Amino acid sequence: MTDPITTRKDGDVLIITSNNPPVNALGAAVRQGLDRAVKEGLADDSVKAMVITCEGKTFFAGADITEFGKPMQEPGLPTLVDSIEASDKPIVAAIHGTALGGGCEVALACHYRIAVPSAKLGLPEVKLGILPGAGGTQRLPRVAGVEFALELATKGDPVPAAKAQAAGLVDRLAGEDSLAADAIAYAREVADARPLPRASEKPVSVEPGVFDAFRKTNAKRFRGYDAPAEIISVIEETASLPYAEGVQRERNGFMKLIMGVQSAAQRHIFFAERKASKIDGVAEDVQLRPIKRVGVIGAGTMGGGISMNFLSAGIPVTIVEMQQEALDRGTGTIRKNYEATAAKGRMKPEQVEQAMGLLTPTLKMEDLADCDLVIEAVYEEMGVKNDIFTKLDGICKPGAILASNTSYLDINEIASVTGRPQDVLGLHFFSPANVMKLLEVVRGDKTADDVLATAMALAKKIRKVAVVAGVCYGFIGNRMLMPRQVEAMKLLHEGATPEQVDRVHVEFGMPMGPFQMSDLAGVDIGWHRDPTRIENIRDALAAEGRWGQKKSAGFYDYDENRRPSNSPRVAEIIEDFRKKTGTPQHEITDEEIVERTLYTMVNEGALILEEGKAQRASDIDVVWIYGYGWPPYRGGPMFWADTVGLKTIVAGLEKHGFPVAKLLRDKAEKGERFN
Ligand code: T1G
Repeated sequence: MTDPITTRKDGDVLIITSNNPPVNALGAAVRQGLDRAVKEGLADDSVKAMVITCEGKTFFAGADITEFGKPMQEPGLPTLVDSIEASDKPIVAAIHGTALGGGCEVALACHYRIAVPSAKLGLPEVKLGILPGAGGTQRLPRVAGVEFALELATKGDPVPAAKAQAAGLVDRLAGEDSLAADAIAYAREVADARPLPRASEKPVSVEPGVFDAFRKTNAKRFRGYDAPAEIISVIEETASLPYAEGVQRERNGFMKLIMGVQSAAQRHIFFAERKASKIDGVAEDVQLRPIKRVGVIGAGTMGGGISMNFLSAGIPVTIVEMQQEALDRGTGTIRKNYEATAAKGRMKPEQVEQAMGLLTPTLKMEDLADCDLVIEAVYEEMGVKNDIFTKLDGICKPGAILASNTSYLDINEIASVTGRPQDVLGLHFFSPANVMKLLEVVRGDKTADDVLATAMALAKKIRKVAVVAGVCYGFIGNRMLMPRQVEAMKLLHEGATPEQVDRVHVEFGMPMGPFQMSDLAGVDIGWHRDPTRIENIRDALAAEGRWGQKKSAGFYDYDENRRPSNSPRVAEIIEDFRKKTGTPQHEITDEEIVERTLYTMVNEGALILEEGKAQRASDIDVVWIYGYGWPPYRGGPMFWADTVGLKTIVAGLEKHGFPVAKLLRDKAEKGERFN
């Protein structure tokens, strides 16, 4: 393997360059090379200053996560950054792309930092369930202040170079296209400046109460996570300590977190998300179809949200409705959503106009003739969809991709009404479609490889996390949601309350429980709409207009601010049903709720894998993390099942009389894991 670190001299400046694609991760060879290069610069009397820079798309993007769990090769990153800072010749970090994690810590150990305006700097370790383990918790508060350090390290989101400069993390901005020259000039400028600015030698100023205030402000956001709490404690406990002691506390915190289940879960999701974009059996270099214009049929909640994904990515959209009033309402909602984003400062007004300028509303489906991709987002009824796809087959140009946003229905049947089944697939967005990251890409039996690959690449372009799903009722996510909802309703019949079931799920880490979710989505979704036909608790609620939050009443009552409260009326309805059906009642424990609503999801996931409707168990985890808010620190349903133990899952399912999926039983018996 060629040495990723090279050096060259420009006069009295030594330029140390890393070339370790794809992201200059600080693997062993890079660390060893950097260590050697700095020593070379120190030993060469003609060198007055040094620059550390990277080739490729980014400055060091952190430690090499693939090395975690393996024996660490010297020098470790903490040792390396300390030796950089200890240099008695100035070292300048020349930053482009994303200086993340250990990359940001290498920059912090340098005496000066120069960055191009488009660069970003961050400490995303917390998203991996760990903390900055190479001095970041010590140097950043000293360089940029405690509050900036708390924000950056506990939330993990990078900041642009200008904001980093304002905080003191970056000293100077370079020209976007002149980083190398500007960094060398900067190094020459500071070559004789003394004392060398060493972050670890600066004092930390702490506002009284800043840590507890930060904890309080972010309590909901950090609920259930170990790493943010540990990061706050490390920074708080070491703010008044000398660096040498503080960095020891950081090391202890790092080791505690990296050995924990949460970090294993979050690292699992990091790689699972990236693995999901790969399609087994399809070459990575398959020729993609160009997508220059997208058509969306339906300007309702889904159609509007779907359109925004493409408009925001600069892709023109033709949106079709049947009635002018619906079309105007839909385009008006799109504009309103953008303006709300702009009002929060997350978008400039001119960007709103730019996005809206790419939108072409029309009442004529014929106007879709020049679209490269058409997405149908209309009423969830097979007849309606087949009618639309029959028309599209006659309107759309050859090679256009025809997609349905259906949540459940059979893509093969939809494809069969066209003369081009190879160009048909499902693109299942999750509501709100312009917000939720998950996209289930549903592969029909005849969907062509290049169509599938084009959809996966397009998903990345519109910043979605895409997962390939096979054709089955509910694909991956909703198919696993069903047993959960069925068991949740049965638990009500047998003695549980909606608030008990929801509490168990929220305590588990879900954003909401089954009944809270039903009230949000609409209790009337999928209801037969016959108020005289009352066959279950849901029918009874729907029949008296308890359709959820939108009606201020569902499984809960809601005040004018949609704040929920337990409903005596719902308790009556449940009690009536228990009596009418004569369902035997029993004391339902939280453990039983977990077994019957979460173990059954795992079982369904195993069936999905058995049937080949998901490529891999980690894809199922990605679906639930990004589509339903499964807590990342539990790694997704299948990873979580591994941590519970598949034998325990099987025993729990059998205890309640559920048929156990063969794959699950086989793995349990062999002591294997899903991931
Ligand atoms: N280590 C190993 N591989 C990595 C990696 C890393 N840090 N970052 C990315 N990759 C791989 C990734 O798996 C993918 O591989 C390829 O690079 C392209 O990534 C001591 C301990 C930098 C913003 O958390 O956020 O430092 O699938 O598809 O969309 O305190 O990668 O092609 O085989 O994501 O352009 C902290 C994680 C580590 C940064 C680029 N750093 N990476 O996004 O490309 S912990 C991070 C990212 C740490 C120290 C601690 C993103 C990116 P493959 P990609 P991208």
